[in-house]
Amino acid sequence: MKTVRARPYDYMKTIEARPYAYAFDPAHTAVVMIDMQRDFLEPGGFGAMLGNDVTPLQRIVPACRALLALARAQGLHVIHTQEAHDAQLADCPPAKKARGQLACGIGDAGPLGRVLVAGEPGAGFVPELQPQSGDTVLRKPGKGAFHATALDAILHAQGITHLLIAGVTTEVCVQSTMREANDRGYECLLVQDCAASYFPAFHDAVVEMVVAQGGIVGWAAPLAAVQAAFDEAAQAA
Ligand code: TIU
Repeated sequence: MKTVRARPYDYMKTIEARPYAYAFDPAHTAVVMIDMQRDFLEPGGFGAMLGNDVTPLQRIVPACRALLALARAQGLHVIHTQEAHDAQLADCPPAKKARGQLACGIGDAGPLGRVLVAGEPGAGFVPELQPQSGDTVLRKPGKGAFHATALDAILHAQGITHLLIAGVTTEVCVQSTMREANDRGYECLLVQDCAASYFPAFHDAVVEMVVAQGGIVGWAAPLAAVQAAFDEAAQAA
């Protein structure tokens, strides 16, 4: 009997990644850009209020822009997550608001408007990484993008099985999301130079822990390797 090979395997591409090659079908792959918001990247935002230097996060903006451009050019799904709460903080656990004992914390009026509140300037995306028509924007109240959101349902509805994950911060929202996704059966690759932490050592540690133990959480590769997967395809075509 003739066996017909069904999609997604007809259109696989391969990224040179750690701990080994990452195979994916662009039609079933999304770029998930985590929380590239003014509140995390700009002075006066939530990240700065926590005592952090925001410059390591600002440095990845050009690479994230290139990743989004590649995704849109190749027809990948693009999802932007946004850590933000409703105006009443009804979706903000008191424990989260209390954390850090900040004089100006979540929901309070700061230089970028009310901190981490949807619709306020600080909760918005940095100008270089604004969502475009056709992208999905997902507001999330937690660090992981699956917690208390429709992300799993959205991915299922779109037939997405593979996630190229980027954004900030590597060891908080990016890693939480990648672990949540991995447990749900998504094949995840961390685009390592499109993610950043206020603590560069934490960023490096996450990259190592993701790929350790045979890729216990998934894969990691630089943007150039993601781009090369499409270049090779162009050459082969
Ligand atoms: N503080 C910190 O490193 N991160 C966050 O609070 N949120 C995200 O990572 N988006």
